[in-house]
Amino acid sequence: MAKIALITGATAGIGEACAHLFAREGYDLILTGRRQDRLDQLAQRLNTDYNVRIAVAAFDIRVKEQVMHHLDTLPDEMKKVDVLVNNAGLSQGLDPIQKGTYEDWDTMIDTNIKGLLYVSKIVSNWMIDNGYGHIINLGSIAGKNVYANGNVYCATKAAVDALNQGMRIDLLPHGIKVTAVHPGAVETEFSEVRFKGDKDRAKKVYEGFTPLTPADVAETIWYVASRPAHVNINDLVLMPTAQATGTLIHRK
Ligand code: NDP
Ligand code: 8X3
Repeated sequence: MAKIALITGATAGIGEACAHLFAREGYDLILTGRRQDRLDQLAQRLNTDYNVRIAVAAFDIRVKEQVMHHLDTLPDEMKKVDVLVNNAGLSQGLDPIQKGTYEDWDTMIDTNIKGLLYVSKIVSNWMIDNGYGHIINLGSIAGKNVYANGNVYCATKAAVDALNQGMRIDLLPHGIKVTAVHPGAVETEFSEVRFKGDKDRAKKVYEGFTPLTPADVAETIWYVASRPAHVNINDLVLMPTAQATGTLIHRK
């Protein structure tokens, strides 16, 4: 029986790269995100390339009822999840606190914190029933080093860091592994989403240095997921060589 990974935010960037890597390693997959067309295309491609079982579930992670409905109605055999990659997340805006918008704040808090919690509650109960599992939470260097105008995004990723530690403690008696992976700058759709479609501004974020690729992060997540049963990596920070801290990037 193949192992199963549930990857949230698999329609782009790091989540999509994880889907490719876990499929290549023979995992069956549950892939989520809002964009049904992208999920369908990805599922078809991975099924063709790797002949693995794939379930897709298109829902908005901010809406508790949608999360519950889509996860509860998965086939029972797909609920034997070995690895949950809590990856779906985003930033909206880059403004000083006095200029931030309520809408952007709600979107980030509801996605990065509450959405991650909704999925984790359901899947951790499956894992407890199954007697095994590994939850991998996507934090960020932004949760470790706050930067100017990052306020609420940084706070949501600091919350992920705290939740990761809490999950590790609470799931310890159940033998469930819990890990946070905190990348520095990764070139994905992240900055385009942050700047609401402004591609030129998004591109500038990655100019003058070599950022991480989604595949770099997926390989790190795979490393974390493939340690022996008695080894748990609690917390892992990975950065572009040209980035020392959340705020210090050496640009040519
Ligand atoms: P992308 O924008 O490329 O991908 C984000 C993914 O999250 C998409 O699949 C998107 O799917 C999904 N998502 C966003 N909002 C929702 C929602 N409301 N409901 C369901 N799914 C949602 O960004 P990245 O790959 O870069 O980001 C992945 C994770 O990595 C995030 O948690 C991010 O904070 C974190 N991270 C990113 C870094 C970077 O520099 N890029 C660095 C450190 C951490 P869809 O739009 O289809 O719903
Ligand atoms: C994304 C990395 O530094 O752009 O979490 O906020 S950063």
